Amino acid sequence: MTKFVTTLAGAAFCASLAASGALAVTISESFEYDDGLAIQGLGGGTGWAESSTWMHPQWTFGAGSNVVGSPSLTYPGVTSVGGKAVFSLATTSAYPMRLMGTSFSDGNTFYLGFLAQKTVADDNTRWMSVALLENVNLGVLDKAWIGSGTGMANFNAWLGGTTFVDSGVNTQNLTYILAKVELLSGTEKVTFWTNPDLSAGEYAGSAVGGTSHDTAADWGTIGAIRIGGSGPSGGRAGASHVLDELMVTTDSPFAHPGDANGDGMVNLADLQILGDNWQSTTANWAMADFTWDSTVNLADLQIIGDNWGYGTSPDLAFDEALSQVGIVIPEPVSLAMLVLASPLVLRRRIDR
Ligand SMILES: [Ca+2]
Ligand SMILES: [Ca+2]
Ligand SMILES: [Ca+2]
Repeated sequence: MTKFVTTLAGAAFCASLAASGALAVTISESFEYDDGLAIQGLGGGTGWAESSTWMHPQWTFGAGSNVVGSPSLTYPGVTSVGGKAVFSLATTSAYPMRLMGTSFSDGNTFYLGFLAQKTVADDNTRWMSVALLENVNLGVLDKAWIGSGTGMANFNAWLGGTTFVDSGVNTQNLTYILAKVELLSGTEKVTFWTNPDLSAGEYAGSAVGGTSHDTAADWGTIGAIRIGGSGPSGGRAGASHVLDELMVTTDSPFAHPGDANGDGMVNLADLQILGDNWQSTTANWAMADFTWDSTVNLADLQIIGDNWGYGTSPDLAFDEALSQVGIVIPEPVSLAMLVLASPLVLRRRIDR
């Protein structure tokens, strides 16, 4: 059993047991409908405004242009149910929109995620996107979109103004797109991932995670979503594509801080993983490196302590759990003190 001890002495060890009181909102559409139904007019999923269906205030899209098809698209860490949206845009456009049950404005942060893949073997197509709108009224303008603009081969995000972000991933590859939108007073901030590892924690460093962008635009209120794309025009092909597992949520879809094994809880199992990898310098998230510095040390232990009991009712108080996995911290040491002092006060002992 791996043990590590400190040489500090004094009063009882304590950990802060942070409780999250943030409002949780999830709006989702998994296309859990019968095959062959036109998407325009459907009103399932969760979190949408009451009586709101996929619609366009002016256009009825051509039969067959936007239908439900099976099977669902899948991605690790994403719950896939029902079918998917199939946009067949070889001859016509289809871009229904829908009012969310919650609108977002300054001070709100939300994540937008979806799976998409262009199904036309041509990079020179018209646009396809998931767009953020204020409402579903006629003449409503995009605040921002993620997808591909006309003539773009890769997934891109347009974040308002002249800000485009190129993901480098071709739209003909099935891709999980995730954006974190921080609506600030003034212009907005967006972090953008393609195919993120959702079993690990959120990290915006370019080497591991998404890229972060300050937009040049103030979007105001976001209250609606538009999906779909354009049919052929101007010598370009229509942007036929599939789309699925669309969600807007205020809960990070990444693993919670301290959740090494990605089971949605921060408990003894995670602490055991930390103990087993104590002082590793080649660690990853699954080995309890929660700070992305490849090292398992007191900073990571602090994160488990701060999030102890997340997603569960822990059987053990944190200090009891520490001793159960062989972590012995004589008093009077607060975890914050340990973090400050860690290089000097910790040593590792292996007992077998
Ligand atoms: Ca689905
Ligand atoms: Ca866990
Ligand atoms: Ca670390």
